[in-house]
Amino acid sequence: PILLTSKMALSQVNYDESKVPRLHLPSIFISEKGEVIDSKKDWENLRRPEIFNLFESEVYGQIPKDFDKVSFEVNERDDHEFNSIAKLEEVDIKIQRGEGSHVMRLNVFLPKEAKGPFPIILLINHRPAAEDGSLAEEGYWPVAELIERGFATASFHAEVVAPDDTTRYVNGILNNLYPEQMEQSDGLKALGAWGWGAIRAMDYFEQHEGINAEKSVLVGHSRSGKAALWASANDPRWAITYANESGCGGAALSKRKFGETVEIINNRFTHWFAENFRKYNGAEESLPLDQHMLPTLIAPRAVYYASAKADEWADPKGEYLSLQIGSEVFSRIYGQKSPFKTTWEELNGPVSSKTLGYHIREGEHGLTWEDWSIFLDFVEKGF
Ligand code: GTR
Repeated sequence: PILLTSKMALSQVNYDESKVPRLHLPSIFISEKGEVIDSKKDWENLRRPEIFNLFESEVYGQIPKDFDKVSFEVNERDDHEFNSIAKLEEVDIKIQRGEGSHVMRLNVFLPKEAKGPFPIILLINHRPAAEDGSLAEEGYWPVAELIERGFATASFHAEVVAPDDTTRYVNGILNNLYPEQMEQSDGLKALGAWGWGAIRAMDYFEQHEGINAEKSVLVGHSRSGKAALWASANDPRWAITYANESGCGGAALSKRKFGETVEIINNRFTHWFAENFRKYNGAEESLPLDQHMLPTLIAPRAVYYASAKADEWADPKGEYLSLQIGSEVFSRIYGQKSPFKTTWEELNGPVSSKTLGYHIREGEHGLTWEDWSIFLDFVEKGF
């Protein structure tokens, strides 16, 4: 895939820590008018909305909130590979807006043995499935383990809301529900559309007797991790948000320009971010925000990040730093303890509190069983 990137941008990919520019990160606690923000009231009424608006207009684009009707058609199936331990609900979520309508498929597994309501873990999936419909990669969505640990778990494919393709991405909710968004420089794009899909899945969970939507976990790996973070910034119903190796435009600080950069990502994936984000191609210094502000939009709800050592493209250190700095809203505004006492270089093993956590594991880019198992300990501690 790297071949698709412009030669110029690629020759500039930096993996050398000594060449990372000195960081001048915009302050989380100083408002646009220069006021110092130190109370929950000023945070929630003034500074948080400012930061939200910046991400919406400059990075991800809008996630439209309006539609006329949502309905669910549920098909219970018993011809699936987890039938001995789980019930499968195939749900068609139908959304109508004016003359337009759209249907997205959501798959939900619920434990068969125990009595609910169960906490729910939703995975946004952008990975190709194997021919038999099962997920190609081991550990990416470990349904049996999740069920055995007492969770309900659900997933939808990115394709059912916005295909992950530079031209076909409009063949989903953009064409069917929100065509006017395509005209706007801060309009909905694919990452926002996937986030919108997660929000509609939550609509289903909330009215489901067998699901405890208050104990809800949103999980995304890589590009879906970026989408999960933006979804959770838009929708306060998620109790825990987990972005695995979400990298540039997700967890990682853009101004570090380490690994994938704003220019590279915008040129390769023209359908992911708002048009406005292109203004910062090769000009990260002029970004009026950075990704350390993204978890602050989710506070005081729990945020968890993970990295992999060989995944330098995603800038593991930039992923940790952004959460470490962003955690100041959790501590200063909400009185929670930040677990991020050490520098990234000194980390040894996972670090977490009830609402914040991070781990870095050996190996390459991927959502693996190891990631899940460390993360699930965090979830169980929080619930
Ligand atoms: C890469 C992309 C990353 C990340 C990754 C993935 O090609 O450059 O930003 O999203 O794909 O989704 O696995």
